[in-house]
Amino acid sequence: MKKEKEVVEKKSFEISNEQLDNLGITNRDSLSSASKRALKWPNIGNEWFIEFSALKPLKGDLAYEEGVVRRDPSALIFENGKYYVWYSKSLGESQGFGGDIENDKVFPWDRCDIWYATSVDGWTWKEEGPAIVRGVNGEFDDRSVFTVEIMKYENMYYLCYQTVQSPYTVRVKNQVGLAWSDSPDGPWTKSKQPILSPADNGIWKGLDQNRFSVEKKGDFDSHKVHDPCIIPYNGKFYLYYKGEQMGEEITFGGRQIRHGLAIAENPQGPYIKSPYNPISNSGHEICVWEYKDGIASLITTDGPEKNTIQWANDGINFEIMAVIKGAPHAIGLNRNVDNGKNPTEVLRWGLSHVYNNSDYQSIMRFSSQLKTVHTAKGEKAK
Ligand code: AAL
Repeated sequence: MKKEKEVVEKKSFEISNEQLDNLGITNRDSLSSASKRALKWPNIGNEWFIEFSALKPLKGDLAYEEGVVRRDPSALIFENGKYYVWYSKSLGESQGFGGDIENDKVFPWDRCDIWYATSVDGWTWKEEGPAIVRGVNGEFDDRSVFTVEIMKYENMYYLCYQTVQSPYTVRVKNQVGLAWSDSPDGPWTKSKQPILSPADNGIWKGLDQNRFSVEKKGDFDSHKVHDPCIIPYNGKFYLYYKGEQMGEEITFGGRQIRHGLAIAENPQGPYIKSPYNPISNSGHEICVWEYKDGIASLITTDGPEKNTIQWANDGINFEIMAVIKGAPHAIGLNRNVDNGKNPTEVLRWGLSHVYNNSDYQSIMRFSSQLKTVHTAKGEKAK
């Protein structure tokens, strides 16, 4: 029986001499599990392989400021001779969930409004003021508005963002809101209703505020719909988001964090969740861009496929194009580049955030480079 299995396994590997040499395999008849996996790797070259440099501080109003949280920058758009960025802003430290949640600030992204800033060179920023503020008591966005993305489409500007209604308990389900304007400086009109909500097919166990205790977990996004980002694509509007599931567990790759997609015919919706969800079983903050008739996605932080760059020729079925060393969190892409130049041009520089400590985060600048050769000091690449 064991022999038969070995014969079948060997036959399923058609190994060329070139493959054998490239992978440095000692003996084609004694393949380790690692070699068998390597033989299945796609032959996609290294044009998606990049390395990120250390984050650099910004100047002007977006430089680190004591007592202020600025985090989760949007993509950058270039309008009126300057870059624009939107971000979550709150004041003061967080108390967490142990105390009086009606009055405390539970997370750094709790009790936020969305502010924006502009810059001519992308280094020195002027904070312009609030763009979207929390709703009045009783509205779905009365507690916090945060983690925003920008989309420009036919001379209209759209901000999509996370919202939470008070009280901000550990079991609270958040929503995604949308606002639009004919100018990046506003004023913004907010949608009356959320454009995206968590799936409602999970069941909590008991009444205690415990997010790990469930009768049924439900869909990948039964608890949270986070990090929304809308891209005009194929004549429609593709809203990518991060889902968190009720009863989240730790897997062999870390937290159970997945990405989903909802599609609309019009920028204001309705956004219908894709039947193919989840479209990634790893990742954290959404970082997506259009490349060659498809959508590329940087997958960071969580899950077995973290630290990969993926691409889907239909925006849905993503394949790994590169496995990288690591990546900044919460990337705000610089969308003002020629995407056709190379697949990762959009990642050459942009904004991200850094945890100065668990209470305070500030916005920083990232950069990345293509890497095609590894040389020692003084050594010439061929
Ligand atoms: C981030 C994002 C979302 C979460 C919080 C703020 O990493 O995934 O924005 O809500 O943390």
